[in-house]
Amino acid sequence: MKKLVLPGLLTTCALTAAPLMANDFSDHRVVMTTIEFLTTGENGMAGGIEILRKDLGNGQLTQDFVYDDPRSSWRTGPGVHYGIKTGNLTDDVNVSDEVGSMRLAVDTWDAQGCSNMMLVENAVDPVSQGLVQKFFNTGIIDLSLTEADVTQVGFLGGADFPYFAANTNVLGVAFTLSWVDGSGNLTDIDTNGKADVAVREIYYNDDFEWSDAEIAPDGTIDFPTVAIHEMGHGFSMAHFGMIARKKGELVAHPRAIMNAIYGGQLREPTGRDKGSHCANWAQWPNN
Ligand SMILES: [Ca+2]
Ligand SMILES: [Ca+2]
Repeated sequence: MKKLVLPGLLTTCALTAAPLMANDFSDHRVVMTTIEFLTTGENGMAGGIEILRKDLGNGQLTQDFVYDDPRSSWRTGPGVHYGIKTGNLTDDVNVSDEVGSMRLAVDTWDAQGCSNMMLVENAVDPVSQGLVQKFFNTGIIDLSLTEADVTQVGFLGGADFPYFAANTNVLGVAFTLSWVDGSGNLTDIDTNGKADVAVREIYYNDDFEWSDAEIAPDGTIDFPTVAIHEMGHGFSMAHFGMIARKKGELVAHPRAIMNAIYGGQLREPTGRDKGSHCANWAQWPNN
């Protein structure tokens, strides 16, 4: 059988000296676009989202990773790559295995049967500065510090992480940095209507007293609960639920891991949490 040849295509390739313009991302860089933070709800302060760049395109505030993004040099394959820094630990006496809890947080979402995020764990420096940590200290976004799509940087107090010094009611926080083109516009190279996320980093506030015991002692915060919440943000989930004031305290309804305020131990995703996760990831890589 005669082989099909496409001389036109081959000629085009031979004459093309540089990659197609559409694939030239060399002037793309990243900017910080959102900060999603979780609070205790005490002192009347609810968690939320701070949107730093409102021009996310198509009127949407949603952002997501690009499958097999050619700009993400820290990837070794097409799926989502995560990292866990194992050196930024807490001295809190009721915490025995914070790295285990950070792994549990990844595994909890990975275990959802509706999705396959094609997760890959990257080996990361256990204690080096996070991208966002350096940004708050110097004002410079140094992309060369990036080691994974989503990194749990670990426990830091306000003394080491200026964001916590300025936001003392925040238990945990997830930062999203997104790709912009040479003109500073957010990109959507996979044309899915969502601005392209480059990097996420998660930090836990060591100025609180944490626990990973089965029952958290009074005055402590259950770390697995917060880690699962923050990894939810890491995997593009938004806050969920109404925040109301009840007898002077803030409460969230309905209860979900992705509530913006901490409401005590909750280590299993609720139906709402699963729905939110699946709505985003069931179609991956076509989401
Ligand atoms: Ca996109
Ligand atoms: Ca502490």
